[in-house]
Amino acid sequence: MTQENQTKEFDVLIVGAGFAGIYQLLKLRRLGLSAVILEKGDQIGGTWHWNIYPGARCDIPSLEYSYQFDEDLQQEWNWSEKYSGQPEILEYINHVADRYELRDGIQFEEEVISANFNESSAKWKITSSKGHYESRFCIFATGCLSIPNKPDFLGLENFKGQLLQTSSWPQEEQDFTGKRVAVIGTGSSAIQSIPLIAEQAEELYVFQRTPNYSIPSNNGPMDKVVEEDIKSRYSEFRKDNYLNGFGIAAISDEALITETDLDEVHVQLEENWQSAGLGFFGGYADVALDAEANEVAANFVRNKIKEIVKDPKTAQLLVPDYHIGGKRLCVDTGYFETFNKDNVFLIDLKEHPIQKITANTLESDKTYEVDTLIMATGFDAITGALTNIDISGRGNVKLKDQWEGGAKSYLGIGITNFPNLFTVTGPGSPSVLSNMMPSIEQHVNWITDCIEWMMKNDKTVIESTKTAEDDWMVLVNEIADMTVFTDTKSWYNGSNIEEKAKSFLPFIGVPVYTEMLDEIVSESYKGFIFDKAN
Ligand code: NA7
Repeated sequence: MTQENQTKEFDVLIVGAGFAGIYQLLKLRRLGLSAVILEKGDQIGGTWHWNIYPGARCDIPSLEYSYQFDEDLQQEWNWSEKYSGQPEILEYINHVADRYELRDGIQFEEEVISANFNESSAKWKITSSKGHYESRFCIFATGCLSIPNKPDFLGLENFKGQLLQTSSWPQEEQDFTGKRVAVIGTGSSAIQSIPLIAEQAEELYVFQRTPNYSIPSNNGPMDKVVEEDIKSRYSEFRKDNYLNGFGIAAISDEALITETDLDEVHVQLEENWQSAGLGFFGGYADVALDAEANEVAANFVRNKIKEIVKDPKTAQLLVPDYHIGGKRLCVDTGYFETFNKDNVFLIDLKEHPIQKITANTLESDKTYEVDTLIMATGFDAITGALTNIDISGRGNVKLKDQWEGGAKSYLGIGITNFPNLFTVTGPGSPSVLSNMMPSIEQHVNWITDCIEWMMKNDKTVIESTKTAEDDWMVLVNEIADMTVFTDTKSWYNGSNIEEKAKSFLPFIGVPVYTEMLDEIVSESYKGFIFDKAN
């Protein structure tokens, strides 16, 4: 038997070396378990390794988008900007890997192909691009935005120019000077990169299917007074953020737009526009719940767009007509201003879809000759990284088949028929509708505590029940249905991928979710069964 064919055994196998995977490795090591991470990329970072397009930046302030598990770590690390850019975030995660000596637990350039639960041994058998593994537990720390959406435009394969995808950007710096560049998509990745590409490109054509709401980041160097203040009460600050609906440090007042004087509302929204970023709704509880209140906030942003963009026709095209928040809010640096440049052109794909791509052109309302085509077309979000792997559980049930009618999970952590498999920030958890970092830590802590509890209580196999899972997804949808967000086409509900089942996947409301996680533990993991007879 060659070295490659030998099955390597671990207590736990973790898929993915992003923020979730490396913290999970640390926690399991501290529990005394053997664990390995298999990582497709050639370095750690996950999202922050792959999405290195110009302008890639976190849109949650870095003082919040960082680990909180070690007071020394959070005190010693200094962010240079309010919203740190991708290189600094990557530097941070590398610092963490070194500080806690985690690198030797990561296998790079090793993609997981399949994971099968063996019912007789109650172990997972994992096949990667390089070998075979067996483990008691399998933890998918594969991220919510990992599998690029690559629309099949007619003739794309004939394109002979430079073809780039924001979510798998080359490591080498790209120079667009003197080039005619096309960007397809106007989500967050496009909104962050377009202003910088426009500074270089000879001509930039932005192909937009749906406009997005975006709030100015007002990014800048880290305000040392703010940093000092937060660091002086960091754990309290973090705890308070779990009490905010989205897990961020935004104002959580229960005021209602519909019951407040409109002039007063506008003063508050102006203040939020100037400084709050994703916390733009901050202060008003009804933006998410009441169409009338939502319209006030939406109109405020629509008017801002019309004020910023000089050409009325372009401005009108950039104005979204759906509920603000229905698609993930974006945070930008000079996005709308970019459309005032002479070298930037907006094309409306709703009116003129892409008919064909040739060796050097895109055909829409007319034929555009381009040197570079950038796909900023998003992801098979939340479930893509899981259904992309051949995962089979009890009775050889395939996860992909089980989720054909829509993904179901208990807490976004466990899946019926898939024993001892955990997902970090899986479907049915706040995940993308929260600050991912505290949500990741919350799940990793919960999963590790659960494994420790199992060890102490002589349990070998954990599995969520079908009833618990069904009830959980009913709750996820009941909460979503209370909002005005469900009628918007978005990647929250699978609408960006044609063949995907349409169901709303994130749990809205970090505080309620946090309470429920605790409650389930206090009731001896209610909704899970242990050591079910095969
Ligand atoms: P997003 O937000 O999913 O944006 C993808 C964009 O690509 C969006 O404007 C889509 O338009 C557009 N798109 C997707 N498929 C097509 C086709 N077939 N034709 C034309 N346009 C298309 O992904 P991002 O990478 O920008 O951002 C993801 C998240 O990363 C972001 O929200 C932050 O959390 C960080 P559509 O709206 O579907 O009409």
